Amino acid sequence: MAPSFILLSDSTFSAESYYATQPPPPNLELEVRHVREFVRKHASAGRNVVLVTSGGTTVPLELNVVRFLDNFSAGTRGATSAEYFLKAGYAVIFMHRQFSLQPFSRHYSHSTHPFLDFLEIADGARISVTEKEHAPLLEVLAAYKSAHTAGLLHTLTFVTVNDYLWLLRAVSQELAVMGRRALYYLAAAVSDFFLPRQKMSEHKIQSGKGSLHIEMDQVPKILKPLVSEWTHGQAYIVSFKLETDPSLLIPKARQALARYGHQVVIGNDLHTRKHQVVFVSPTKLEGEYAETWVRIEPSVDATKEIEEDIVAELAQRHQAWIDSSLRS
Ligand code: 9Z3
Repeated sequence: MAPSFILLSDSTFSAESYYATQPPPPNLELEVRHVREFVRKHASAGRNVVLVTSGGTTVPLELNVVRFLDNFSAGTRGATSAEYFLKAGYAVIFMHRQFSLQPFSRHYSHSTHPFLDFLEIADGARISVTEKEHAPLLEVLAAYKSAHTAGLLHTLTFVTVNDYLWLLRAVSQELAVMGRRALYYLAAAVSDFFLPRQKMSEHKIQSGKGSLHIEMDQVPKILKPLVSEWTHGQAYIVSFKLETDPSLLIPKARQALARYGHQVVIGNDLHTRKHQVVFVSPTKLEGEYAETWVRIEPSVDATKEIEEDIVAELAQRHQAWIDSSLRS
């Protein structure tokens, strides 16, 4: 059957023309001010700051949006990693898709582990936690309270790919003061295509006229200006590459590094992403890349999360990146 929905990428926006023609989200200035305060506080405390992006971006089809395209991501990678970055001593800016998983509360997702199921009512009035859930909840709650009391976690939300692009640029411009002490962990699943505002229907697209053909523009490749302009080549930048054909992971990761000049691409296959990923990074030899696989064995330890090892490896590489500038 012929597709009734066609994605085309006929025109390409440069990052510059994108920001010149697509409107910023309404609350951007206020969000940026909060990020500035957060970054200043941690810069003067000598703490490293990581920006974690997480969850999928939407592409609305109408201005009064009824329908949208979405990218696959529950936000597990980002939310889990944010917890391990906090444990590793980072201050964390967690930029996530509204309603996707968040650090700490992810343990009690309403679909997989609803908290009402492990609360009990005693004497018709007091609420307590079941014996089995007590110890794990105490651990999560203690880490949550301590991150919040110390002001180590700052949360920002996006819904559309446009929100995401505007926020990413604004946050990176604030993080520039951190120099090499900023780490970017770009785990959000970002749409490659979008509908420019100027081409969107104002009202709900009406049915009844046969199939729907939509022509979408390509989202600008913002990793390039992120690396060279917004962060002045100083920050340690890690992007993720998601593929469903595992043979594409390494070539696509290398291609991204050659194009954008950043430090690491973490390749993950949709079906195996929870127990194996590959770190691809440039070597000292021009055009050559190193690959490091990170794997966990769920049959040996079902509670182990791969993000623990991903974050440990990155924290080490980031420190080496910081130290290398002190030596030169
Ligand atoms: C990822 O590859 C993430 O690891 C996942 C995490 C989205 C697979 P979950 O949230 O899944 O744990 O359910 N993120 C990046 C995906 C992406 O859009 N990458 C772009 C690409 O592959 C480049 S930045 O082209």
